[in-house]
Amino acid sequence: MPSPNTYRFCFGPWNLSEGADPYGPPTRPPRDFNWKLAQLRELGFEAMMFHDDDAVPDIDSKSEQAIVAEAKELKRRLDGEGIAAEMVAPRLWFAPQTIDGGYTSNDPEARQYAIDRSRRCIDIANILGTDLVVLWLAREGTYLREAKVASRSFDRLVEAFDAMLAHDPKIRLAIEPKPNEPMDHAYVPTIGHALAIAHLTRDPARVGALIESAHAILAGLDPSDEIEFALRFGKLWSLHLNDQNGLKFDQDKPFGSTNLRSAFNQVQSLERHGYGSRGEYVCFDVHPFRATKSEHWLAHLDNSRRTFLRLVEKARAFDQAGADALIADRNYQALDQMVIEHLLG
Ligand code: GLO
Ligand code: MG
Repeated sequence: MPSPNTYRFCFGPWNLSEGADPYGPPTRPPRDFNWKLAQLRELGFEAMMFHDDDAVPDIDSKSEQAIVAEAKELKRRLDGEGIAAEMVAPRLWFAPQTIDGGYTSNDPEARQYAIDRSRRCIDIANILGTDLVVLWLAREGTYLREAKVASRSFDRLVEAFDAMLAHDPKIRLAIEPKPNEPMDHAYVPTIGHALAIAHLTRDPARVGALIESAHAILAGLDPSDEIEFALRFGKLWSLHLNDQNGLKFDQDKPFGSTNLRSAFNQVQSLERHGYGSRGEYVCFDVHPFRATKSEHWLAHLDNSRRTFLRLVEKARAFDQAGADALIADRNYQALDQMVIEHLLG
């Protein structure tokens, strides 16, 4: 393993959610951005992830001049607090224009809207001092196969990515794959899809990926294999660690909450490849359980980081030589038990 990493952590304002779900009222009172930023500082996280409209609320109703001015003001505040912006993501999926998708919509005006808004998002990223734009392709998919032609959708995704890459010669795009929700089928469900599509763009070197543990599980894949795959290509530019109990709604549970061993495997992969040593952050895309009281609002973030750091210790203390001997002897029964006992402590 390379020399021990130190990790830097971040989360986004949406990770302090109000406890809403489609079947009942919110369970925690709304809090404004200032409160969320103060909590991030209090918890000692180093950076914040932003949607474009977290950075500039009501972005669609504002002129380019006003957007630039607000983004600059935010940057001054972040600098004052010593907080970095890890990335900016265009939150296309709340806009009325993107009901049928953004980049892959059948409506050319909607596609143009999505591209124009993504360009503005890049401008905000520049002002906030990050070269990373995250693309979770929420509505780039279909509810029914006959509604869109998949190959045409891939062309449209490439067209949109190319427009973003052309807009700024330094910006990097990190695609965040997810197989479903809100769509039945998404066009970029796995890291393999993301990296393949990167190669169709005008500058593949600037198109990489972000892996979210829960999304890999929803695709029926092992998150640590997805992580290793992206790392093998030098393409893991960000991470959304969390957990997920099987093939259900996207749960965004605290890291390690469901499957501690899988969380350990993810940490082992990050350690093995020096994740973080090239400036990447460990982000937790986690939500409090709906039943969480306001007094316990921050626990899922602090707990995810605690679990992560405990698993880093576990990864470093793992008897790899002992494991290698068992592997050489094909004694996988003993290897299995060795891992279990190591985790049990
Ligand atoms: C939802 C995604 C979402 C994105 C975020 C950044 O399933 O995980 O939380 O990560 O909007 O683009
Ligand atoms: Mg995510």
